Amino acid sequence: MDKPGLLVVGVLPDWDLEALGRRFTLHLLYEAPDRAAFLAQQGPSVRAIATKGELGADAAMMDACPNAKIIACYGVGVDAIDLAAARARGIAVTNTPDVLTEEVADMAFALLLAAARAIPEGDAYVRSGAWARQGPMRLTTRVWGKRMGIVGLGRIGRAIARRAEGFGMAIAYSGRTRKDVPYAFHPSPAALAPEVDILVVSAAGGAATAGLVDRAAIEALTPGAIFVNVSRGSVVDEAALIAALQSGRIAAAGLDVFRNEPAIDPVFATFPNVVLSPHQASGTVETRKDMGRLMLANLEAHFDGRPLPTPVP
Ligand code: 8YV
Repeated sequence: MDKPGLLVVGVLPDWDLEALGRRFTLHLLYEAPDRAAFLAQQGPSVRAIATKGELGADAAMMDACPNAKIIACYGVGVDAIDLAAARARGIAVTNTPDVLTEEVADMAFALLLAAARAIPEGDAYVRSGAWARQGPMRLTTRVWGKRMGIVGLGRIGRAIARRAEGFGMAIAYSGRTRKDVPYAFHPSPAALAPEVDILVVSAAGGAATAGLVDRAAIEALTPGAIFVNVSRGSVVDEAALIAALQSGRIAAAGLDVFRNEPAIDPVFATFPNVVLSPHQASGTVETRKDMGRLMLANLEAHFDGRPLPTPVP
């Protein structure tokens, strides 16, 4: 029997392509020199779409694949998938929650520590011989015991908060609703910002959170604050963030996500006190294997007529 066609939107590790290829005929969109021509040709044989958090799927892609009845996202964030278009066409959407939660929280702390303690700068200081030539490096900024504010206390935000507890931090958060947690609640990032020394953004992306960390929030940050974003660039007013880095109001920042990835605003690369990461928060072999397995499990469940393990409501 012919294997169903699977449109693979973005590059996936070989182990996933092998596993997917056993069950599906793969149509690798990312290898196509002409996307539109490829979709016009292969679209009708596509019965499922495998995409990634940052790539998503728009209505035009769905229209080009009229026989696709599931979009499986390799990632938890489905903000780049047109969910209304999928719903209107009766297309199920799945994602990969939970399996990446702890990894992303680790990255938030890695970026926080790297930025505050100037780890990349220290590394360069040693490698370049500056340590031997010039003596001790400049002093950096403490992390433990500070006040951390978390924008978006979902699964990932809570995992960040658990780590912050281990660092002896006072924890506060903002979000749509107050949660049953022993942390201080503030109704908006602008209300949270002046109460904390470290602001970590972990809210889901999408229209509902676009520009949530707005200019008012950034300008309300405690002078010398440390800023970390592991959610989506869209959640933050990037122009305001850049202005706060230029003025020195934000002492250090650790950023895994940006607007216009991967062609990010080049000004970020000019800040010595900003640690940049190429949207890698879930990017360990272990977690990516778990994400691939969960994506495949959703696709298999769909074609076997079983309940989807992790549907997006
Ligand atoms: C990406 C992510 O999906 O889970 C998300 O929402 O942004 C990431 O895990 C990952 O980079 C795979 O492309």
